[in-house]
Amino acid sequence: INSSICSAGKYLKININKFMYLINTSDTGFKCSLMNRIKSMFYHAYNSYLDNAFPYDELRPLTCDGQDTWGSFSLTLIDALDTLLVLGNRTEFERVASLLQDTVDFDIDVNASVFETNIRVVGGLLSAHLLAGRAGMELESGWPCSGPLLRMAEDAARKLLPAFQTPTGMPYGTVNLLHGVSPTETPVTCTAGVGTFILEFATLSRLTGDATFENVARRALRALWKTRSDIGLVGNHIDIVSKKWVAQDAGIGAGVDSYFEYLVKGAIMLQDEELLNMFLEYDRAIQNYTRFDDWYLWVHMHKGTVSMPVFQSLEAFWPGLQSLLGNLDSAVRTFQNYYSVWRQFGGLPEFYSIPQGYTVDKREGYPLRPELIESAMYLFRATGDHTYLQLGLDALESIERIAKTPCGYASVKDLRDHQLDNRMESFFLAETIKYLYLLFDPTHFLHGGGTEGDGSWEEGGEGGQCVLGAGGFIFNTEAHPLDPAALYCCSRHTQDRRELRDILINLSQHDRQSKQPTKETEGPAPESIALKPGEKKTPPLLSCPVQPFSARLSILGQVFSDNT
Ligand code: DMJ
Repeated sequence: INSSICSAGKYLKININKFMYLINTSDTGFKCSLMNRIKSMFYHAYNSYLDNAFPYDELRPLTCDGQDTWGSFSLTLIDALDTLLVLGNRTEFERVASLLQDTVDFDIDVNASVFETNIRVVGGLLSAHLLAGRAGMELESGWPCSGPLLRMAEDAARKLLPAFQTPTGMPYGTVNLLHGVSPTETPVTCTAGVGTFILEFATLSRLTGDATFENVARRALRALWKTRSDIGLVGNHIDIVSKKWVAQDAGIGAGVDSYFEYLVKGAIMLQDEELLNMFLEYDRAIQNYTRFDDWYLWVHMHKGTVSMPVFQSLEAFWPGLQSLLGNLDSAVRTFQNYYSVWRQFGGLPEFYSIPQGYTVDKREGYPLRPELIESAMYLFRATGDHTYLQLGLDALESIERIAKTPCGYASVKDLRDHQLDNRMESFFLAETIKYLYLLFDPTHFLHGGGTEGDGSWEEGGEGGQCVLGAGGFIFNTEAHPLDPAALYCCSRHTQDRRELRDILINLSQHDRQSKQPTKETEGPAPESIALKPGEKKTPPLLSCPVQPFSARLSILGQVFSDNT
C-alpha cells in the first residue's frame, strides 16, 4: 500500500494532474508528503494512546492519560485496528489483533451503550476479522466463516442481545454486560439506537450461521417502521415498550442519522428491497417536509412544521449517503451548504443556526467528527471534482493547527476561540483519519471492485474460488468496512453444512430402518414414482444439483474421513 501511494509510477501518472490542479504544484512528492502527513497525524495520536492511555478506552490529550468512556474494553485500540491496515501497517495490525485477543474481556460488570458497543466494538472486530486475510495473517481453516476476531465480535454482540428482549423487539439503550438489562433501565431509546444494527448483526449471522443476530435487528427495524407518523416521519426518541414517541422532532441528524444510513447500506449489502423501500418512503417525507434550500431542518413528526431551523454537524453524512443512491445533484448542493459552514469556522460546530448564520449556544464545539470528510470521500469518488480534495486539505490543516497537542488531538470545545476539551473520541482514529486518507487515495482497495486475489478465500471442492472484496466494501457508521462477498460465501458454506447434516440424519435413519425389517421392505414391490393427480413433489434432500457427491465429501472433509 505504501509503495502504491508514494512510488508506483503508473498510479502517480493518473493522479498527479488532479493534484497539480488542486495544489498548483508540479512536485509529485507533494501527494506523497500529504499521505505521509495523514499517517503522521494517525501515529501521533495512536502512539500517544498506547503510551499514555491503553488499556483505557480513550486518550485524554490535555492531561496525557486515559479514561474509560463507553465501556472498559480499550475502545480506541479496537476502533483503530482496521485503520492500521488501511494505512498499510500489517505488522502492527497483526500485533494488535493478538493483543486484543489476550487482553479484552467482555465479561465485565459495566453498563454499556448498546448502540456504541455495536458500531465501534462489534463493527471494529468484524472488519478486522474480514481484513485479516489481506493483512497476511495466519488464518484458521474455515476463515472467513470462523476466526478469533469473529468469535470476539460474536461474544460482544451476545452481550447486547438481552437488550432486544422487549415486547416490541426494539432494544433498550443500555445493557449491563454481565447482568443484562437493569430493571430500572429507562425504556426511552433514540431512533438510531433502535435502527443501527442490521449491518453488523446480519454480517455476524451470515458469517457464523446463527440467524439470531439478523433476526433481532430486523424485528427492531420492522417495529420502528410501524411507528412512523401519518406524514411518514419518525421522531427522535421512542419508548420501546409503549411505542410512544417521547421526542417528536424529525430530522436527519443526532439521534436519527445512522438509522437512515443503515436502511440504505443494509439494502445494498444484503440486496434487500424491503430496507430500500423503507428508506425511499422516508426520503419522500424528508424531502417534502424538512428540506429547505438544500438544508435539512427539524420538523414536528406529525405536523411537519419547523421546530428547529438548525444544521447539526452529524447531518453532514447525508450527501455521502445520497451519492450512494445516485442523487448527485442534491448531494452536491447540500455539501456546498455544509462546506460553507466549515469555511466560516475552520470546522463544523455541533449546531449551526441557519437563519442567524452562526453557532448555537453551548453547541460551538467540534469533537473532530468525520461526517463532512466522509461525504467528501464519496462525492470525490462519484464526481472527481477537486472541491472535495480541497475540503480534505482544509480539514487536515485545521485539525493540525487547532486541535494538536503534545499528546494527541483534542476535541475543540469552542470553534470561536479554539478552546480545547480533554477528550479524543475513538472515532477520530476509526473514521476521521481513515476517510481523510481514503479521500486522497482513490485507488485504495477499499474503494471497491478489486478482484486481485489478495485475501481471497478458497472455498474448496469444485465450487471454485470465493474472492473477497469482489463486490466492494460497505462502511458501517463507524467507518469499519464490511465485505458483502464474505457474507455470501459463508451463507453458502452454512448451506453446505446444513445439507451435510441432513444427509447424515437421513443416512442414519435409513441405516436404522434397514436393520429393522418392516412391512414395506418385506412386502410388495415399491410404488411407481410418478405423481398422483393433485400430489405435490417434495423437494429432494439435496437441492444443489451441480456438484457430484465426491466433491461434497471434499468440501466437508472435516466431517467425513475418506479411508478408501
Ligand atoms: C460516530 O460514532 C458514528 O459515525 C456515529 O454514527 C455518529 N457519531 C460518531 C461520529 O461523529
